[in-house]
Amino acid sequence: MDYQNLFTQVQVVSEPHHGIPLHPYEERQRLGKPFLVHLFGRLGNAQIGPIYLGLLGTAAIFCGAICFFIIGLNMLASVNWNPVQFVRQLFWLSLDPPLPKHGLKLFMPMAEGGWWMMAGFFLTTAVLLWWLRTYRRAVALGQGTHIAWAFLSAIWLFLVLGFFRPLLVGSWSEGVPFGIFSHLDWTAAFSLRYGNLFYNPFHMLSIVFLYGSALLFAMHGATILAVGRYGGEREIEQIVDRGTASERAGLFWRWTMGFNATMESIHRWAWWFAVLVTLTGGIGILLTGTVVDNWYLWAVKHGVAPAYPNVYAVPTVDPSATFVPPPAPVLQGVKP
Ligand code: 07D
Ligand code: 07D
Repeated sequence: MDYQNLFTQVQVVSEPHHGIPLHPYEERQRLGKPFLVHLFGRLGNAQIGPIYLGLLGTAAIFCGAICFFIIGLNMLASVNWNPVQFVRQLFWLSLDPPLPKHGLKLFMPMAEGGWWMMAGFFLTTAVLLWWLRTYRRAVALGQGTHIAWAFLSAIWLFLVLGFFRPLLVGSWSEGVPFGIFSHLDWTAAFSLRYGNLFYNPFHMLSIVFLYGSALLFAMHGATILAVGRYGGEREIEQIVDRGTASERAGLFWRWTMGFNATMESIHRWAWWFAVLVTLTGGIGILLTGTVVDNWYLWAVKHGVAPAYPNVYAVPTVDPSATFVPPPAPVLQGVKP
């Protein structure tokens, strides 16, 4: 076998196969004659197809496509249907959530949020249908449903951002805009509006698990590659024997830091770290503007952050409590 380092990899090539037989009803729906592509084999498995489309997959792609076109056509309309400007300004274009005056109404003029509602509806349907697909495909293969539950954790944050929190604070206008930079602006504005999200302990936890996931992934990936020359990626027959790649992989960490994961536990850690990013994140967003209005003042109150010095002999107050809405613009020559 070739020597392996970070960049070279073994590509096992065999006759393309159709996969294990499943339930006869489902067998009929696996589409495409499998074929091999060498370049794909450099990244992952060289065999492409067959794919199981099924009802859920078709419906999910259909709903996702509707959402995609609603967003895309709205963006195109916003540059006066000019394809050049569409491409040039793509990252700045946006389909924004409903105007605040519409609250939780389900219907409103299309240009005042109706299109956002429709796009959101179809995106949510697509994501939920795709979730069902991950669950059903796992069951069909006789494997666990761990992937589906991990995906559900991401969907939890997605639904908190665009559905649960707007519902709790009583306005769809609180949702996230559909757009590359506009959703970054939303994220920054959200943090500012609620007194700096850094002081939200669930944002802290989410970051811990995000950074932790990257660290674990780096350690695990590197460890397995490092024992690749002993067949470390062929995990199962490695676990129980002495002197195997797996034992070396474990010993490396025990010698380095006194403690090591096992071939099984490392994947549990990875699963939990990844799942907890969006699980804790979703809790943090749900609490924002519902239970806590200003995370900085919250942190001061709980002894996490120091208060600003009392320069003017008045304590710091939540700026949003002193907010006076600006007068409505008077449009000259336009009758109300
Ligand atoms: C690598 C797997 C592949 C996925 C990709 C994303 C789309 C969007 C739609 C133009 C790791 C495909 C992108 C389908 C096209 C339109 C309308 C996953 C990988 C390649 N964000 N965000 C990005 C989404 C939120 C934040 C990039 C989605 C919150 C910051 C991409 C959601 C907040 C930064 C993107 C979502 C937030 C980004 C790269 C949904 C707080 C960046 C994503 C559905 C969590 C980064 C220009 C990536 C960037 C970025 C998509 C939600 C913050 C466009 C679909 C509201 C700070 N986000 N995001 O690689 O470069 O993910 O932005 O909730 O810096 Mg975001
Ligand atoms: C968005 C889950 C939903 C996605 C789904 C995917 C499709 C695409 C496409 C097939 C990402 C659907 C996919 C439709 C299909 C194809 C091609 C997961 C999502 C279901 N923050 N921050 C986080 C840091 C600041 C803010 C989390 C760091 C500032 C807000 C993460 C820093 C302000 C929110 C994190 C930092 C701010 C967050 C996201 C540093 C801005 C959130 C975790 C170093 C000025 C979100 C509790 C994640 C959250 C979030 C990291 C700074 C705002 C840990 C490292 C102070 C508003 N931030 N942040 O996995 O959960 O997202 O907060 O400064 O909502 Mg933050």
